[in-house]
Amino acid sequence: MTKTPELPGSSPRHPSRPATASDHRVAVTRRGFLASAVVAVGAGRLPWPLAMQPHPARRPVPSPSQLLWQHDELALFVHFGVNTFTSREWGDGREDPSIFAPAALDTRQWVRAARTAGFRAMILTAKHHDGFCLWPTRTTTHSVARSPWRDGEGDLVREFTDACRAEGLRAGLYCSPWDRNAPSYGDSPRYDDVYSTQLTELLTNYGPIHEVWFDGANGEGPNGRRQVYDWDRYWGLVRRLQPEAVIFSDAGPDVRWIGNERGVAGETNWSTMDPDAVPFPGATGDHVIRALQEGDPAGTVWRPGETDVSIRPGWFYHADQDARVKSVDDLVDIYFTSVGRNSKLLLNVPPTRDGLLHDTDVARLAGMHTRLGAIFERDLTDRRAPAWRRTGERTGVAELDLGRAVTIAVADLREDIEQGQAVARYVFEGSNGDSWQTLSNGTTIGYRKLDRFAPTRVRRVRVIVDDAVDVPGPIRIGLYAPV
Ligand code: FUL
Repeated sequence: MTKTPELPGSSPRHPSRPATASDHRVAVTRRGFLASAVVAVGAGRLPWPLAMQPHPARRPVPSPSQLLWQHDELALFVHFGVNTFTSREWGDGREDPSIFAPAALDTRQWVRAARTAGFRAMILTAKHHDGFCLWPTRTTTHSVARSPWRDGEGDLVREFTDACRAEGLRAGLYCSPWDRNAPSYGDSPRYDDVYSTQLTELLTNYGPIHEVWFDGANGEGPNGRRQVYDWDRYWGLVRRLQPEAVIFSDAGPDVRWIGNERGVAGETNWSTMDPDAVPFPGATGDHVIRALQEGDPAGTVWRPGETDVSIRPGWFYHADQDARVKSVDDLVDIYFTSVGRNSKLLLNVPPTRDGLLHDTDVARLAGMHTRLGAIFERDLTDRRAPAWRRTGERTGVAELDLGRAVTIAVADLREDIEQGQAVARYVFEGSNGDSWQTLSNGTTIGYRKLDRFAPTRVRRVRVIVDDAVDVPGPIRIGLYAPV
């Protein structure tokens, strides 16, 4: 992802759309199925009873890694590096490594703050655009090895991944392709080698990595030349070294950027995408942003959106922003516009120069957790499944009689995304007598759609699916009281 207006020049065009691993996975699955079906039919039997035959034109579904990624719902982003010590957002690569001197760095403090606030994964900027590496890489001396931190013996990627594992969180890494320090940057094949070596170090020396985060920012190198990234090579490397990791970038292949840094997914948000809509990370244009925000109901790949936003105005810590940390109300709103719109929230909380998350930020995380805990404390459906009735090829109704009147203010609607995403338009209604009242309506549902409305007393509720792009499956409903 990139805020291109701040970049010098425009992004180079990627020569052609790379065949993504997601494409491969879907294709292989389908080919695999067809091949086994042909063999089985040839042998005079079908591989499954007829009623269980997969739909011939099956729509995309998530891989196990994409499902896991989505179920985590909350991940914490950690921007930390030389910018923390210069108070810049984008370093120029000329920073002296000796400025990197966090006096009290404690990754366990970061991870505990995340875990106790309900976050299940974390992503660290192993290298940002300034090129300073938080691990002792063989590729450059522009790293922690030249810093006074831990007497030059430190490895922050190691401390971070160890802390995640110790606290039971999944670890992810962001290694910026744009590198303003590497002398070879802009000398494309040469820099590709350097960058691939960096990825190889990160993906072989630190155990399982759950998400690899690729930024699309693409400025000039020290020689004034622009780099043409070999995305196929980078992504192929991740697939080979960490086959279970999801790969994030504007262009996926597994997870896409949501198109803004405000914490707001599209009100319509498909997890399916047309892979040609965003041909390479950093592609620009209104149509690109719209595709990122909304996905595509006719998309041929499963590529759900990740919503990244910072708890502060900047991605890196700046003391003069201590009074501008997002409030608990802001964070709860962001939860509703990200997780509650079929996305995953990647919330950035940057450590201070001491190497610790700031007390204010930790308190806001805890406040967010408490507030969400209060909202979702008790599902008033008592987890009863609604009755699901198809009313047409692309329509249906999920209805639930609660057996008693309750006051609700939040509906939690879910499709079984293991079967794909289908709902394109719905109305949510409640009744406390004979007549039905509309409480909310919307377009997509997907993994999770959270609707808030004025407190209303209901005994029965229903979701009417008015349109879908495939046979809609049963819809799950959760109901929550006003807080
Ligand atoms: C952007 C970068 O340019 C910012 O510095 C930050 O890392 C953000 C998450 O992605 O594209």
